[in-house]
Amino acid sequence: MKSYEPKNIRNIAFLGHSGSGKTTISESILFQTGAINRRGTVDDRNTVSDYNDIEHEKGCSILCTPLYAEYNDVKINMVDTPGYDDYIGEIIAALKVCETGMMVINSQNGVEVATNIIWEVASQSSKSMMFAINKLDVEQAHFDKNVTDIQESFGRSATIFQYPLQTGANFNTLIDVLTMSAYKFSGDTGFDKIEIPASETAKAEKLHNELIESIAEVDEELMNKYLEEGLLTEEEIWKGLKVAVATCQIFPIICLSGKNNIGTELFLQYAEKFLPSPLDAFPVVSVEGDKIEVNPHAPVSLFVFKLTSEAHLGDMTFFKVYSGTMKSGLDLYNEHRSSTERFGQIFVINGKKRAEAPALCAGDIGATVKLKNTGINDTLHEKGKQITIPKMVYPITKVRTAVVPRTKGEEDKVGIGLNNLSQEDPSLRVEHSQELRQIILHAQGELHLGIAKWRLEHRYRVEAEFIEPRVPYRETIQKQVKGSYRHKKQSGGAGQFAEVHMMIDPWHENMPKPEDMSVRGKDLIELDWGGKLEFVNCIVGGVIDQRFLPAILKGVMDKMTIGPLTGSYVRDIRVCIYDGKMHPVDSNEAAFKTAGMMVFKDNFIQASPKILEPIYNVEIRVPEDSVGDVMSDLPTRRGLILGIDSEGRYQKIKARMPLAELDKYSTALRSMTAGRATYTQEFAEYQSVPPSVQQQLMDDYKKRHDEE
Ligand SMILES: Nc1nc2c(ncn2[C@@H]2O[C@H](COP(=O)(O)OP(=O)(O)O)[C@@H](O)[C@H]2O)c(=O)[nH]1
Ligand SMILES: [Mg+2]
Repeated sequence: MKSYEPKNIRNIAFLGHSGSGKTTISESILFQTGAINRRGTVDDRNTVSDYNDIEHEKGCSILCTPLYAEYNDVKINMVDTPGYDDYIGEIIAALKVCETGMMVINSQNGVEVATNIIWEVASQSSKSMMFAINKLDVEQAHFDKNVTDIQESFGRSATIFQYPLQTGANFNTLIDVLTMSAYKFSGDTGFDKIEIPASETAKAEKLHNELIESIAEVDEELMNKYLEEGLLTEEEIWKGLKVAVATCQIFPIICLSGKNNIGTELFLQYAEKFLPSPLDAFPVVSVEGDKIEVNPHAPVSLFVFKLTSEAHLGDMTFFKVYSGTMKSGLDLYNEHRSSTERFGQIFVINGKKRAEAPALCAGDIGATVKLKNTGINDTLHEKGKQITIPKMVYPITKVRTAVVPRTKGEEDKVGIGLNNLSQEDPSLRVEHSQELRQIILHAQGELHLGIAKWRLEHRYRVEAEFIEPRVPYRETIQKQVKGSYRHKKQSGGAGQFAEVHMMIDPWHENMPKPEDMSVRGKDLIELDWGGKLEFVNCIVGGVIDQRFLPAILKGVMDKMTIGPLTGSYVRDIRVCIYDGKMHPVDSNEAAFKTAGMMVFKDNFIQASPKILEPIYNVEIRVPEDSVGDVMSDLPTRRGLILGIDSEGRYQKIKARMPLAELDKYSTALRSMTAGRATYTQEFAEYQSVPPSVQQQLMDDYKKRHDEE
C-alpha cells in the first residue's frame, strides 16, 4: 500500500439507525473499488465490516470498524458504526477521527430514533455531514418523503444532489442535479453516464438552480457573480461546494442501494471531488490551545481511538495521525502515561484483514500491534513537542447492574474482565463499590450491558450474573437529641474509661448556634459520600481533654459509614460534645472513640432517623403517539412529571425519578414505545423515601444482616 498525502485522504464515518444499510454500503464500496472481489452480505455473516463473533451472533454491527478503499488517487477511509445509542461510544470514536459523517437513512422509515441521537452527537463536533437515502430498491421507498423528513428534522441545509428516476424494483438510474447528468447502473459494478430524460429536465433544472444558489451563498463574491451573470463556472462550483460542505453550510443528499450496488460509484466521485480532506476541515485545536497543522513534514503526533483484543485480528491499537508522517520503528512519547512506546509494523486495516503500510501521513488512519502502555484517548508524539488531542467525551451512563461471578472465587477474573472491557470501551464504567459491596457496571443501555456480558463469557471466559444493584441510600435524622455514654472496663491490668455527652441535630446551612452551650471550636466536614458533618466542641472547664476530641470524632465517623437503619452512609448531622468525664489513668483515645461511637448511635436511633434515596432528573424523548403511555406510567414508578416540551415530532418529558425505579426503566420504556423513545438521566439530590418504602428497606436490611 502506498502512502497518501493529506489532500488525497477522505475520512468518512458511516452513521445511522440500525438496519439502514451502513455495513452493506461499505461492502459495496469495497467491491466497487476492487478492494474485495466478492460481495458479502450481512445476512450471510460474511461482510468485511461485521467480522466479529458477536456481530455474527447478533446479526448487526456492534463495534466501529475502520475500512479503506483506494479510488483513483484518493484513499477513502470509512469507519462503519453500529446504529443504536447503546453503542454511542463507538459512534463517538468514528466521528472523532473522520472529517465527514454520512448519515444513512432507510428509505422505508425515514428519520428514526438513532438518526436524531447521532445527529445531536455529530452536531457537537462540527463535522461535515451528508445524507445517503438507502434501500431505494424496495417497493416502500419514499424518496420525496425522506427528503422532507430530513429537512424538517435537520434543516434546509440538507440539499438534494441526486434523485432516483424510479424507486422500487426498477431503481437503477440517478439524476445527478449537481453535474446535470444521469447515471444508469447495471450488473455488479457497471454504470453509464446518460442524458437526463426529457421528462425530467424541468425538475432537474429547478433542483440544479437551487443547489447552485446554495453554493453561491458560501461567499459574497461568488453570490455577486451569480446574481450578475446567473451562472458559475465549473471551477467555481467545485471550489464553492468544497467550502460549503466543509463548513457545514450544505449537507448533500445522495441516493443509494447498498444491496444492489447502485450509486456507490457516484458517492466515490463526490468523495474525491468535494468531501473535505483532513486539510479542508475545521482545524483541530490541541488541549494546549495550538491549531494542529495537518502537515506530513511536521513532528509526528497521533491519537488512539480504538483497541481490539480478539481472535481474528489480534490485539491492535488503532490511531489517527494528526501531524507528521508515521513510520514503523519510531519511538513516540505518551504524555498522559509518561512513557515511551516503540512502534513496530504499522498497518492499514479492512475489517480483519491487515496490510502493512510503509508510512501514514497526517490525516490517515492505521493501526499497530497493541502498545503496552497506551489506552484509548491517549495522544503520542515525538519527544520534545507537547501536543494533546482533546479526549472523546461520552454521555453519562444510564443503566447499572451488579456483576457477580457464577462460580464463587472468580471475583478477580470478573474484575479483570470488566476492567479490560472498559479499557476497550470507555463508554462503560466499572465501579468497585465499597459502599454497596458490589461490583457495579454502568452502561449506556440494556443492549450495551448484554454485549458486556457476552464478551465477559466469550472473550474473558468467565460466567457472570448480572443482578439488581443495591441503591446508595443515605440516612439522617429529623430532631435534636441529647444523651451520654460511659465506657468503663476494669478487668485487671490497665482499665478503660471515657464518658461523652453529645447532642445531635439535623444539619442545614446557616443553622443557629447550639443553645445554652459555649462553642469553643467547630469543624465542618464535607463527607466523601455527600452531605456534611459539623463537629462542635462545647466542652467547658476541660472535663474532656482536647486531645481526645479527634478520637470521639473518629468514633462518630465510624458509625456514619454504617447507619443503623440500612447500613448506609449517614449525612447532614451536627454533633456537639458538651460534657463528659475522664479518668486520670484509664482514659485513652480508644476509650473515647468507643464512647463517642456508642453515644452517637444511641442518639441517632432516638432522633427520628430517616432514609434518603438518590433522585435523578430524567428527560425522556418520546414520539408523539406514545406520550400518553409514558406519562401515565411515570407515577407508577414514583416519577414526578416536571414538564413537557415539544421537539420536532417528539415530546420531551422532564421528570424526577428515584434511582431504585430508574434501574428498571430502560427495559420498560423500550417495551412501552417499541424502542422509539430515549432518555438521559442525571443525579439531582437525596430525598426522604416514603414511610412504606422505609419500613420495607429496614426489613430487608435486617433480613440480610441476620443471614450474613
Ligand atoms: N433491499 C435492500 N436491502 C438492504 C439495502 N442495504 C441493506 N439492506 C439490508 O438491510 C439489512 C440491514 O443492513 P445492514 O447493512 O446491516 O445495516 P446497518 O445496520 O446500517 O449496518 C440487511 O438485511 C441488508 O441486506 C438496500 O440497499 N436494499
Ligand atoms: Mg452495520
